[in-house]
Amino acid sequence: MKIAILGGDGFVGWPTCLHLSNAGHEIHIVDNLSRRWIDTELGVQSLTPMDSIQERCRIWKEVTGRKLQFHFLDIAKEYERFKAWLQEYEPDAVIHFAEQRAAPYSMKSDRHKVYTVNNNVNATHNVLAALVETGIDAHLVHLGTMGVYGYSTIGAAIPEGYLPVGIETLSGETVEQEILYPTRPGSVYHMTKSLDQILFQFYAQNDGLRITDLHQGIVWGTHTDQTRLHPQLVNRFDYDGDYGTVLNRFLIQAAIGYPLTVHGTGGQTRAFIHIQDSVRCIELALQDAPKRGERVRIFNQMTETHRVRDLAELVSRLTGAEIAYLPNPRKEAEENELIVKNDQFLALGLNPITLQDGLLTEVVEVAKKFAHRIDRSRVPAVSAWTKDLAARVDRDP
Ligand code: NAD
Ligand code: USQ
Repeated sequence: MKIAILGGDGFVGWPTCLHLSNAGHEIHIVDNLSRRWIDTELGVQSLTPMDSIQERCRIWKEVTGRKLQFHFLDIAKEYERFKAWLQEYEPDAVIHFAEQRAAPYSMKSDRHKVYTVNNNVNATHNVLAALVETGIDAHLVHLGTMGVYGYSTIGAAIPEGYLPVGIETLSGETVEQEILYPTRPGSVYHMTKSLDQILFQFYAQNDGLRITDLHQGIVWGTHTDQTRLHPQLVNRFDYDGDYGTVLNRFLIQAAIGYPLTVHGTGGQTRAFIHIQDSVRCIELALQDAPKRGERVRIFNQMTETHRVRDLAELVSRLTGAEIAYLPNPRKEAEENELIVKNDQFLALGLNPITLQDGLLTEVVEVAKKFAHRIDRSRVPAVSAWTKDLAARVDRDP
């Protein structure tokens, strides 16, 4: 297949490019490198030293003989250029990672809220409008988030995207219907993913676009089979208070002797998936494209759920790290249950990688190797969800 990978320079995008190129597909990376600019804005860098995207593509060619093509393009701001690009390259599939993906970054200030909404909603809508206008019948695979469902305390299993409801008709009969699971986003970033869902529903119904939306949990780990092939193919690894996700942060904190930063009681339960499984799931979803006229296919892309304090205790047992329970900068339920259905990927043959000491140790080893690149002052999470919470944030645990 000829595959366009929007956001292919990012944490999940890059290993996906390598995995699919390795499987023999023709890969076109479309990225505006905004994530690299945001590193500059925040004054942080990936834990792992990342080469330019052009250099990464050159090394991949040298190591495997396979070509990756990079196209520098902003899909949110350059609609006409993107449409012309689609027309010229006519991909069979489009994988859409190209959004601002950090909840804390999206809550930093009104400017960051506006940027996140403009970038994410326009990016998604531009892709949809351009597919319709060009008539290109590509399968669109979007990376969404488990966070659209919200975190209720009732402990019912979350279905894959749709909720069956009984509606009473005028004649008093109860008719069963499936509706999009009601969204309850917990940040401006998660809110944009909820808006994306409505855009997808409309364009599948109105124009017959073939769309798969992957509701992904928190991705952890760093290496995949392909990123290991050469030091310059290494994946990016975010550890700072805005972009670092919880388990990866705990692992680097352990590696540098920094107390593990648990927000609140750590009673938040979240869904997780290892980066290797993430790229495998995307491949499985690609192989199982919906037909024209079918409703949006939604998969829960996660393999296990964990409570934040249990993760901290696990990492602490493994490494001897201390745990710091900090005032929570986010507005979120202190404690929640999370049961998630992921039957569709299991049925397609996913054999999940679960949290194992070996893999955790592997990430700690990566962190130790690059510990000299860590700026400890960028570890605290200081982006607060409200002005009241900002006053309580602990900048130096
Ligand atoms: P990332 O920030 O590392 O990568 C996103 C890439 O998209 C970057 O290379 C960025 O430069 C590019 N991009 C952003 N806006 C763009 C635009 N307007 N035009 C062109 N390129 C643009 O993020 P990631 O961790 O790789 O996540 C990828 C996707 O997966 C995101 O949509 C995210 O919401 C979703 N996701 C990520 C996680 C996770 O834990 N990392 C979990 C669930 C879902
Ligand atoms: N947390 C801590 N300590 C930390 C960092 C986070 O206790 O140092 C807590 C947070 O308060 C939150 C939980 O850990 O309760 C998860 O935070 P996170 O930053 O790991 O994840 P989140 O903000 O939800 O976002 C990440 C990705 C996002 C993706 C989402 C999947 O950045 O792109 O959509 O995970 S999910 O959470 O399933 O919605």
